Amino acid sequence: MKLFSSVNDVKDVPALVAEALQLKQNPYAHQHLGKNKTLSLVFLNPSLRTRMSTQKAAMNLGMNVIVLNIDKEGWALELRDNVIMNGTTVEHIREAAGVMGEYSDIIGVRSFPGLKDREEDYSETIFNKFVEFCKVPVVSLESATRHPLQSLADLVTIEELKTKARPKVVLTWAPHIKALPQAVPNSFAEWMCRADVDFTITHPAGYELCTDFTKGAAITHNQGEALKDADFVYVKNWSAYEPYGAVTGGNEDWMLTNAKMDTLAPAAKVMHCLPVRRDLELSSEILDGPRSVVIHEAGNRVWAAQAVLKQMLETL
Ligand code: SN0
Repeated sequence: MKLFSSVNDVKDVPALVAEALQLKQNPYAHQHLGKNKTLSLVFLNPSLRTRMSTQKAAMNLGMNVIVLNIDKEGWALELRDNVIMNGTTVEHIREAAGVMGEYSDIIGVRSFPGLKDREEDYSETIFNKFVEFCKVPVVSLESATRHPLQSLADLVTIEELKTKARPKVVLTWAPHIKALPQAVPNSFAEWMCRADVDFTITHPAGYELCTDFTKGAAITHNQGEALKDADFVYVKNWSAYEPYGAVTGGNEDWMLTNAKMDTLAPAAKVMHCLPVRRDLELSSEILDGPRSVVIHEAGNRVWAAQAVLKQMLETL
């Protein structure tokens, strides 16, 4: 694998999930693969799980890791072409990514969307420039429109915890106070549409996701109907795709509570990619109770990242 930016970069999704679960059983079996190989993790935005789990995954494979929080510690990056750099930006992405490629065998990049210009975000201009100029294999650590390492860990978690062959999985929108990216729900939808699950998306009117990611999913504005008999409920806020980045208030009753779950899906496991704002996006009674698998799910980020890095190291 030379690029991991979406599910479309994966030849065999069930095999990648199986590989992640094998690595979980035997984390240190492939230390020779990463010997004298360097992974650089470049962050243009904050991170906790992605940074730590990907570093841990690389260490399990015997790799050396460099982390650069370029938004805080690097030179101010110019991302646009054809501009005279007489303002606040100091270094162009062309040189910055090119140089990072000299120091790295694999690069991971996190580049959130601006949520202002939909065309620019959805063409993945920043991520694609890194790929173009660094000239080494690149792993997405969440780009403007996708978070594939998260979705792989989510699928691994569902595979591990499911109690029937084809579980019902529901992605539900949740309230928030800020405009958040569509990357996590886009990616989750895209992966679930490729997996052997019965998949439903529910959100208030106005929060329709880009249909490129949701082909094959059932979509409803009725949260109660969607939750009925779910095996997994995936909670996430996102801002509107149209008008792009918009947030409309007044959907506070979309937050999951034990009362809702008891009535509609008593046996369901509740997932969230984290970070989660307690009692705004998701009730603390759920997070602190037996339905929540959010910590287990975050733990699986290591095995997802390790499976992807292993497949990349094998093709270096
Ligand atoms: C990011 C998102 O894409 O929704 C990262 C998720 C892995 N989340 C946030 O930016 C949360 C910010 C907040 O203020 O709650």
